[in-house]
Amino acid sequence: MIHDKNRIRKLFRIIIFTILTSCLVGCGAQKKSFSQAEDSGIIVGFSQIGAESAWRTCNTRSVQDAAAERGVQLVYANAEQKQENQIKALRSFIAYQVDVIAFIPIVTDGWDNVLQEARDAGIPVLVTDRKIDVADQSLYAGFIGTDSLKEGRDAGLFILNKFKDKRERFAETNEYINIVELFGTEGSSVAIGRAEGFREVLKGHPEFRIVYSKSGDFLRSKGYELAVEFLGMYDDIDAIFSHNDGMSLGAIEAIEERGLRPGTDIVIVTIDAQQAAIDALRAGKVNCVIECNPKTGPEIIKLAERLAAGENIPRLQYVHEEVFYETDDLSLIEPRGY
Ligand code: GZL
Ligand code: ZN
Repeated sequence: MIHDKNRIRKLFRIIIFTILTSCLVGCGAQKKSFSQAEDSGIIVGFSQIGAESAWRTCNTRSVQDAAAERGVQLVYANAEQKQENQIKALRSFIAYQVDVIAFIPIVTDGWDNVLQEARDAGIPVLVTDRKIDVADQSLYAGFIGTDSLKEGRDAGLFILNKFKDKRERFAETNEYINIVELFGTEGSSVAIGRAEGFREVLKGHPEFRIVYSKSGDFLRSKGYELAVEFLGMYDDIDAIFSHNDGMSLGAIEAIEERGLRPGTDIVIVTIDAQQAAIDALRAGKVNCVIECNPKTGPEIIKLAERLAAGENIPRLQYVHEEVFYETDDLSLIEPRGY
């Protein structure tokens, strides 16, 4: 009897799989052959935000490689930066009756209904990389990702230290330290956390002013555009706090076009630690790089396997992250791989 039930379930999956991969192909899903669907281990629906940065594409590769390694069938959907595509993908994972859903919520809000549907379907949900705000915390099994509040604090502490002399002279010079913030995706937990952590550290230091803060959506092209704008508005910017390397690299281009020296005329602290940012640190164009670790694939797949086996997982798990300073021995930094 049970045997028949599983056979029907598998057959049902193959049929839905056809429909799913044909409709998800549109948003960048990887088409998998039936044979893989039949002889793989558990099936995980993985809804990824998009490919907005080197960090993101590395994160996708990390999950795909880890799934392949463990013989886990991954149904991958690329939402191309749109929450509605993510919700569509989650609904198709539910229809396909995946064993586990793992997703990266592009923004914190708007997930309650679809997660309720996943729960009604008996499918456990792992939230990764970015956090969600839901009324009922039991709608997802747990979170693994980055501690963006700490990343913001680390950036603030670097700035506090970097401008020690100017701060100490503030009383007599009354010269402010003017900061620009390149904000990540509006409404994303990582941008909110980074901004909050940064401000927490600078609070009580009136010598600092954030004179400009706009979202560059984690995109290099927008980082460039924003830098062209604020350089046209201010000629006394002391530092840039950028929520990711992609936007910093765009800003560096604009700064150099204006004949200014990034890392010297304008201090830059940036988050992710992709290779290009470490290269900029070595070239003195950036002063501090805060690592945000994209290689969470192995952990994500292990947690998904535990959920598929009916186990509980930790509610909150942060990945290990370093900070790279201009004063470090930069020759010791391993190739970043993204
Ligand atoms: C951080 C991640 C952010 C990266 C950006 O955990 O969500 O999104 O910092 C990426 O590079 O686009
Ligand atoms: Zn102070």
